[in-house]
Amino acid sequence: MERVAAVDGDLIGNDVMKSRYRTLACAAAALACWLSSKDTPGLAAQSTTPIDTFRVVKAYPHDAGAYTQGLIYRDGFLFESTGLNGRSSLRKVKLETGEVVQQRPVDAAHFAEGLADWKDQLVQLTWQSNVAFVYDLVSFAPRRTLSYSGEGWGLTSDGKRFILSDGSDQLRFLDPETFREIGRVAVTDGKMRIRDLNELEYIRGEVYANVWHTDRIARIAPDTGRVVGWIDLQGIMSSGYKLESEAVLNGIAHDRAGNRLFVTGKLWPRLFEIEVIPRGRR
Ligand SMILES: [Ca+2]
Repeated sequence: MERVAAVDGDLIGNDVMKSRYRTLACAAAALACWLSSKDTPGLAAQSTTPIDTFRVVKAYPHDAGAYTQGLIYRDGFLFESTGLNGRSSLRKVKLETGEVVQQRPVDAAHFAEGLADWKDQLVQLTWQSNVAFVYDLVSFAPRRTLSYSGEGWGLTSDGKRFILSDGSDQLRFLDPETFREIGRVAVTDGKMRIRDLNELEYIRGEVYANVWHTDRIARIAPDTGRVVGWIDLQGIMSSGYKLESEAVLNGIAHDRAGNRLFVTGKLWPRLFEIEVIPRGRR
């Protein structure tokens, strides 16, 4: 019998559907990813795209109960969206201690997903509710809702528009005020379409994307969808946490002023500042 999204020994009722769907849909691929990140089918086996590695600059505490679905850094704090029905939340987190200094729960009807900031607001996606919640950045007071079609996975902004992932190989570009789709691009590495695009972060003209159930971050040119590089984070978190099938790498945040790159995962007890180390071309 498969074990689905067990946290603290309990199955997470309403999340089972999602986890089971995802687990079944990607079991074979995930297993392959697990066994050999270097030769992940559909990711890099036939690719000549550069694969960089990493160095941990500093490790910080992270709430191991946080099912991280969205992560940004702004004004000296991390802002985080956590998922699961009944456990979804919007959080302001102190980087150095992992302390949650401000938190707003999300109605149990919704499974929260990606998070991005826009001016003095925070925008939080939901997985299948077709609605995004807009909050005041300071008070977390809800301001309005936005609607969109399909699933919501990751969200970021290039300063002019939102960029949304929905678990497919598509990145959608959305009007920041209305959430209307104004374009989209398919993400490819050579001839391979890269699916399961998850948490996003716009960094210096590129979209960094977690690829669900892998240890890889794709660096994507947003205008073409081309993967211009990979960051292989295999080994960054202890294998014990990866025994939990859904405790996967997910969460990228960039401190623009300090040029720091942070990564974490769902239910991970650590958040890492990393330095990307070029590993040459294959
Ligand atoms: Ca992010």
